[in-house]
Amino acid sequence: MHCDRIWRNARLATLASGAAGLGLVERGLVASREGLIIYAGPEADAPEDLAATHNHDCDGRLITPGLIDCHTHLVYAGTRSGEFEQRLNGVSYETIAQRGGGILSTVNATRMASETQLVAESLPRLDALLAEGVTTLEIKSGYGLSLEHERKQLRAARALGRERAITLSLTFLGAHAVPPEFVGRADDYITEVCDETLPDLARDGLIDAVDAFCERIGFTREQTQRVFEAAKKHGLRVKLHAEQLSDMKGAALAASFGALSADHLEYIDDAGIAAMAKAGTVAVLLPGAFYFLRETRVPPIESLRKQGVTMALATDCNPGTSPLTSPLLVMNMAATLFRMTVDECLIGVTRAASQALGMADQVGTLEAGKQCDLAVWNVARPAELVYRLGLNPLHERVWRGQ
Ligand code: DI6
Ligand code: FE
Repeated sequence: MHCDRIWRNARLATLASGAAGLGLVERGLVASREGLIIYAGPEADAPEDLAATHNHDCDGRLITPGLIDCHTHLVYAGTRSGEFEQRLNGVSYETIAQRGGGILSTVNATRMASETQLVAESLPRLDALLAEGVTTLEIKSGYGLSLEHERKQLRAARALGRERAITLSLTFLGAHAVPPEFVGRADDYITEVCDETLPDLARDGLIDAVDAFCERIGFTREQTQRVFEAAKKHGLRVKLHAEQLSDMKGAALAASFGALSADHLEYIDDAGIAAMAKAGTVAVLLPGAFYFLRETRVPPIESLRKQGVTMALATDCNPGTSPLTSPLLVMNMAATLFRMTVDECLIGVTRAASQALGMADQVGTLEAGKQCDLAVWNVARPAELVYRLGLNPLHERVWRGQ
């Protein structure tokens, strides 16, 4: 059987759905043809007549699926390092937001920037993710907050996908904050989001899913529900920023809409977890934001585990609460701060993250038929990827077989 590339003599963490733990294979082989995996498993069980144009000897290195960052706000302009300094002096994130800073300061900077500038400012962040083996990435809008500027932000995100070898999933987060022109009229803004912005962007094929910021400093459950109904009308899946700073019962609402994921969840209660388990909604945990805001309330990992909710991990890369572009550090934080296991961490940035994007049939595991997205690491044991801080052991990144 002829194929394009073969990686031999590797340790594999296949993450295959049926397999126990990480689906480890000691003497493994991966073969690709036309960008897809045609075999991943023990060398001994590979088809005998397997031959390739390009052969790689991995010298015992570990191969995982390419990493997936399933929650980011990667495209924006400017920096919030000034607000970081204010917070160091004791001003809270919520107080800064109430004073018109926070998300709105990034909205101002993003509205001023051209699409080209947004691409240029976002590329270094994207490159930092790629350098750690990310091959699939979600990017949210939400710093434009008008049709013109949300479209610009999403077009900049799509442009990043032409600049680099990456699979993108774009999410409309119009309900991120109330823009200056709607101050005191949040319901009117939600009407614009539902009746104008969302339908237009959906029609242009610019968005794959819809998100909202359901929070005291964001939007209410009722407003969130209106956004979800509009998404449903346009055939788009939903997800939600839920229970990060307070218990708004957002996760349960999201689950009732069959949401792909509910994200953050520090304040979720048992009923919320049960609703997520029943709906198959993935819990996307964001330890970078927890760390950066110096939160003390840890998401209820043990209850999520017990109820069988799938747990994914992501950077939440954004200028205000998680200026983070390292999935390796995310795994370390999840282990150290949330006490997640090595297996849970690696599943969180691969298979579980693919489920959170509704892309589990394309990416996230090393299985025949999936995209051949690989991260080849200069490590022998999976725990090495979770254990270190600040060392990047990536040897090779492969996207669609290249
Ligand atoms: N995601 C968000 O959208 C907000 N928090 C979070 O985790 C804040 C984004 C910002 O401050 O710019
Ligand atoms: Fe976020």
